[in-house]
Amino acid sequence: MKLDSLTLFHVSMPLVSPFETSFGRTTDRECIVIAARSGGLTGYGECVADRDPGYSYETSHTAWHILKDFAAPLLLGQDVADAADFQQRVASIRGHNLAKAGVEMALWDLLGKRDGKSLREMLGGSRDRVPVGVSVGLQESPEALVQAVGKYLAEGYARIKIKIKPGRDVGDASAVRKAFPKIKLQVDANSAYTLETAAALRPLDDLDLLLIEQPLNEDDIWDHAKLQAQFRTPICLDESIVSPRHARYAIEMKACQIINIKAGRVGGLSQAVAVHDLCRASGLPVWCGGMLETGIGRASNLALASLPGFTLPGDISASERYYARDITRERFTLNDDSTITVPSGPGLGICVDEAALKEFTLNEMTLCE
Ligand code: OSB
Ligand code: MG
Repeated sequence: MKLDSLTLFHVSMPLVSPFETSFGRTTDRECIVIAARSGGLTGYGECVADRDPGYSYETSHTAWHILKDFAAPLLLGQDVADAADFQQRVASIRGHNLAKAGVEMALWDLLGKRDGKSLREMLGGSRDRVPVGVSVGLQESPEALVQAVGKYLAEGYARIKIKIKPGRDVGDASAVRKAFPKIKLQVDANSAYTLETAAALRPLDDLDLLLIEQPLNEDDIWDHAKLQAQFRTPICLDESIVSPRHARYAIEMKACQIINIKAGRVGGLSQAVAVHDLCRASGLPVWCGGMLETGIGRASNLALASLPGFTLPGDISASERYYARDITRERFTLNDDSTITVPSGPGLGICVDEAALKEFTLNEMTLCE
């Protein structure tokens, strides 16, 4: 499809409640919304880089820079056939996966709208609703955490993930396990430990957790292999898996037993599907991670999570868990069986609420050939 223009929207949206992880606290979540135009069609994408370089080295400002100064000149006026063609065109940009993935998402939306096909159909999704859970941030105290978890369980979420950090790990997880002995429970450290300090996590091995997510550094697949050998509980990698190659390294090194797939982190939906395919061939379960997406990215995550290898519940919660007002007209809701329905309309299957987008936009720029 010939790309006529790209509009970038630097967006900041208030979360319904602050989200705290080992790397920081977010009250207003930033992202870059990308509108790609071709002929009379507009495709939307969401670049999930946030304000601070806490989860990834990328930020909303580095993504803006990469998109405007490097990606757009490679793409504008060009006939981009599909996601593989897109990846080749941006291959000269080293790293900056979150930025690339935002544009790839907009391209998929365009292709789907052109062909009258949903993203789920185009990616090869096999389900029309996907199992989901909720990711609960660090709270004031273990008591407050138990209360927050109880609220989400009452809303119908059948899988809970809690964030941990040094000093707030075994105590928090034990409190939740004691209060709710039977629930599906997992923890996420967001790289807060080293092989040495992770020794403190040993008691987690007796809490019947589904998995321990990303205990060590992003660039530390090797030490994760050493740590996995010491734990019965599966280690799941998030930050470490930035490409299909990294997924292969982790599998070959036995650094994890499960992988969290985020299209942003691996540089696009096409790369996410490649990680999925590799894991499936190797017998590793995967699940879809989340980045507090708006309705745009949430629609994309739901389509991705409909692929057959996504056998564990994803971090894809209902819209109301994140935003009182979203930038899509659709609001995603939780079904009775702790699933969310995958959009079935062309492309992402969502309609952007332009007034809401405008309200949350800090800065906007249109790039043409
Ligand atoms: O590590 O999974 C993570 C949010 C922002 C950055 C990193 C992570 C998260 C979450 C939230 O855990 C998942 C969601 O979108 O609900
Ligand atoms: Mg994570």
